[in-house]
Amino acid sequence: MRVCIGWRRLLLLLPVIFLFPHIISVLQLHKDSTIEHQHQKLTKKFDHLVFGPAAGEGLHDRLQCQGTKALNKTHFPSSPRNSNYGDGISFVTVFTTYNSTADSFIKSRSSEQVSVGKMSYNKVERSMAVLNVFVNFLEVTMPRSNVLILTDPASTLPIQRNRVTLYPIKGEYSRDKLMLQRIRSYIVFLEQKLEEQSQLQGRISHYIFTDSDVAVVDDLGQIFKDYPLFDLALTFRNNKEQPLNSGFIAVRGSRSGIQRAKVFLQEVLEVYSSKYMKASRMLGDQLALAWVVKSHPSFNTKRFTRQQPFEEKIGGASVLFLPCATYNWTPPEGAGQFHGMPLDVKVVHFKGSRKRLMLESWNFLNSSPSPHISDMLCLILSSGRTKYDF
Ligand SMILES: *[C@@H]1O[C@H](CO)[C@@H](O)[C@H](O)[C@H]1NC(C)=O
Ligand SMILES: CC(=O)N[C@H]1CO[C@H](CO)[C@@H](O)[C@@H]1O
Repeated sequence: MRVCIGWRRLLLLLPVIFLFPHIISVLQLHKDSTIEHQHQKLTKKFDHLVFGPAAGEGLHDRLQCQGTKALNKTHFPSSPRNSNYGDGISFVTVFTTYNSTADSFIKSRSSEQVSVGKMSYNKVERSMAVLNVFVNFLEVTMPRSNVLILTDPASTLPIQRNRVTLYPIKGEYSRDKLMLQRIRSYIVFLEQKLEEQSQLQGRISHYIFTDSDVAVVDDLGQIFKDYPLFDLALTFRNNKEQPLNSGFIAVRGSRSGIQRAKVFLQEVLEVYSSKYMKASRMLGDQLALAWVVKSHPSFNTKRFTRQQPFEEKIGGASVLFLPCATYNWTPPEGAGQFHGMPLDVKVVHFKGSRKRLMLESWNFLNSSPSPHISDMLCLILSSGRTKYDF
């Protein structure tokens, strides 16, 4: 599906990084690589929701909408806030600040302000808002899950929320090295979890490593039950150069799951460091992931062309491959083919300037008298092609 194919090598050249002087998170680095066509830089960026037709009309396996009313109510009717969803699942995301002082969170330059609803944000505040909305969605769809924010010990993130824990990991979090550091932080994190496990005999927790510009719109705990054998799960799309997205990695919390995921990521890190350092700002991790998977002799890349989950042994690990269309769905920006939204979408990824839409979607859901995630998905589907000002 085209919407999942957002990576174009050309765009590595686009120097958009400097937009974020103080704070950067992985989601922003990915922003640069997801702009699909250079000419889109010239198109107007909107500071409010703009609706178009909801793609996929008439397709039986795609969400059908009338305005922002979903005709297929496949998702939660309203907040299942007292459900068990998310029990035993921790979301892990890397997020850090630069030159962090309390000041940088208060100071705002008016030229950088954007408004969403009644709130106004400078660039730093926008990143924090995205992080907060990421947590908001989890509180609705997987209320028992925990969120762990892997961060530079030197940074002080102003986030205090239930079930959210800052998890400092030493490293080199400079902008140039952030994607590399992200994998390193994942590895250190998994090593620490292994150590803790050998000391305590507690209940296991599964881990889902994600970017923070995603909305989890359904229970993801199910994958650990539906596919009881995998050690780690990755999302794939039908894209020759970049078939794997690094924005979603699930790891089974068993001792062997953590151990094998760690070894797998160490291999990715090695390939990244030895082959893709030039791309280290953005795409190196995805290229390295793809390299590790494709270089495995028995791996058949044709499987990326079908939108079906599949499992494969890579090295010592059992890897589950999940389709982006369901587990990492991105609303398409601008031109390009687009076949709508699968009815079973579980994760919406607001890459690039779609982040305004992430906040607007949350506001829509949160202010509705009868909130329904399916209706919100219609809002995302019909406004996702607009280029926004985030
Ligand atoms: C989705 O809704 C449309 C319109 O009501 C209906 O025709 C279609 O059968 C529904 N799809 C599913 C899978 O229920
Ligand atoms: C005071 C301080 O930490 N300054 C640093 C801010 O960040 C830049 C690069 O991101 C460093 O070069 C400065 O030393």
